[in-house]
Amino acid sequence: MNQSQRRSKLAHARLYGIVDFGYVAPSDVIQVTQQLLTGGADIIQLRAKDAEMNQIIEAAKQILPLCKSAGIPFILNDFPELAVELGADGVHIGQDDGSIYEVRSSIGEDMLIGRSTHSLEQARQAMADGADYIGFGPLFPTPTKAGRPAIGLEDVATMETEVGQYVPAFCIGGIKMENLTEVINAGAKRCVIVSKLLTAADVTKATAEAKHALS
Ligand code: 3NM
Repeated sequence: MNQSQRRSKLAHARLYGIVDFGYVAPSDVIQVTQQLLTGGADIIQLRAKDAEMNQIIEAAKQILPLCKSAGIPFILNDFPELAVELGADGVHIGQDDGSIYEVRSSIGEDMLIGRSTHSLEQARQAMADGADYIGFGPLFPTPTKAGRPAIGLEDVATMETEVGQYVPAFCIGGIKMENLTEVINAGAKRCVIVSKLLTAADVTKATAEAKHALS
C-alpha cells in the first residue's frame, strides 16, 4: 500500500481492531486477525506489551499478509524501526514514546503515525504535531489499560469538531455494544474496541455488529 492508499483507507476507517496479546495467544493470532478482518475491521494493530521481540516479529509477519490481501492498513504498537523493517503501514505511539517529529524523522513520510491522547489538549497537540490519526480515551474504565482514569464523553463532540474532522480520531477505552450508541450520540465517528471484540463468543459477528453501528 502506498502513502495515498494508506491515508485514504484511514480517512474512511470507522472501526479499528487490535490484536492484543493480553487477550490473544500467539497461536491464535492468524485466526483472530482473520475474524476481525472478516467482521469488517478497517485497521488492524498488533499490541504486544511485554512480549518477547521474536514473538512480536512472528505475530507481525502473520498479520501482515492477511491485512495486505484484505487491503487493510497494519499498524504496529511501539517500535517504529521494526515497523519500517517489517513493512507495516504505520506505528502507534503513546504520550510517553517520544515526539511525533522524532518518530517521523526515523520512519519517513510514507508511513502512518497514530498517537494516543487522553484529553482535548493532547488531541489538539497531536494534530498540531502531525499525527495521521489519534486515539482519544479511555472514555470508560477499561480492563485493557487498568487503572487509567476514564475521561468520559463530555469532550468527544468538541474533539470531533476541533480535531476529528481534520485528523481521524478513534474513541477508545471500555467501548462495547451496550454503550456504543451512547458513544456515537456523544459525537464519536470512529472507535477502537479491544476486549469486547477479542473475548466475544463470535469475534466475527461482534466485529460486524460494531462496524454496522459505526457505518
Ligand atoms: N489505549 P478496551 S484505552 C489500548 O485511552 C488502549 O489510550 C487507551 O481496550 C487509551 O476496548 C485502551 O478493551 C484499551 O477497553 C482499550
